[in-house]
Amino acid sequence: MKCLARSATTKCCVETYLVETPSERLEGHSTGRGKKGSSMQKHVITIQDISCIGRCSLTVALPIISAAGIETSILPTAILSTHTGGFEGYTFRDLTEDIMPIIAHWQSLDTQADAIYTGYLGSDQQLRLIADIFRYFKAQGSLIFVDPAMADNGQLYPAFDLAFALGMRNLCSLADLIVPNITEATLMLGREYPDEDYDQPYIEQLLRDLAAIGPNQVVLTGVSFVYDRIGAAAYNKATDSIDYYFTERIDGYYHGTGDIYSSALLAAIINDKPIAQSIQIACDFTLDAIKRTYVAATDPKYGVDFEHSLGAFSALF
Ligand code: PXL
Repeated sequence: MKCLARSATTKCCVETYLVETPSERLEGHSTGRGKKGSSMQKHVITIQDISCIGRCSLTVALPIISAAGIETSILPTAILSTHTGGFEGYTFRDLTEDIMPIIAHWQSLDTQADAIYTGYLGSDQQLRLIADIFRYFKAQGSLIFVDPAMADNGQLYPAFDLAFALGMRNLCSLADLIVPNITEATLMLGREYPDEDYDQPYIEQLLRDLAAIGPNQVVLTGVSFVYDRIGAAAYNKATDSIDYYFTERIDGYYHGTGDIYSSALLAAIINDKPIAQSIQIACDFTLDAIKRTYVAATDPKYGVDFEHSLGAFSALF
């Protein structure tokens, strides 16, 4: 292993942390994709914030991906007392300075992963660091999975601006698979948000334009052609094919459901389910949690009761 001599708190060019030799890739902590032909457990690394209350980002990704039988490692980018969508007075501790030292330590352990999954990220600087992390893991064969979690319903989340949306577009250009909603898709393409005013050709053009940024696969969420049905569209650039899956729509806005959807989708993909089945598994899992929460009539800013869906979800894998 090279280049890990600097102290964990020393600031330097990020490439300094990210050097390895091909032979080093073959040993150490590795699963599935990292070690082809091995029967070892799959391994996902997810990089997002911890919102301590409010069921989103890491507090949903970790239990959902773990329930699918996948070893799940986390790289927290920030710690907030709650998420930023509807709570007042939340605390925010930025962990940007810890990101590369954590990666350097993992590199010294020869950590490999079947997938790197990013969700909500806190700043432009984090986007740049994570781009370097992507290059490192992509060279080892990890699937790069980006949920550009930054906006919904035509609005950026409070912490973000258009420059951040452009930075997120750059991160998506390095990904194998991205999972935007329609708001995030149009922001990254510099287009107006169409609200409900779109048709199937519009969605299919959006998918192709997003894939042209870089990723081979795009899963667009929140797609609805008739009011009472909502779901996802999955585009594969290599085959130029599109799969759709729709479920019933439950009225209301439920916080964190994008993160729940992405986590379930990645879990299915890493368990080798085809994309058409993976979008179905993720939609059904998310709907189940929303329905239970609708019936319970709890405050939607606390997120949805996905916990009672985990047993059936786990049984799928
Ligand atoms: O992806 C949702 C999310 C995650 N993390 C934080 C958020 C939000 C949405 O508002 O504020 C901190």
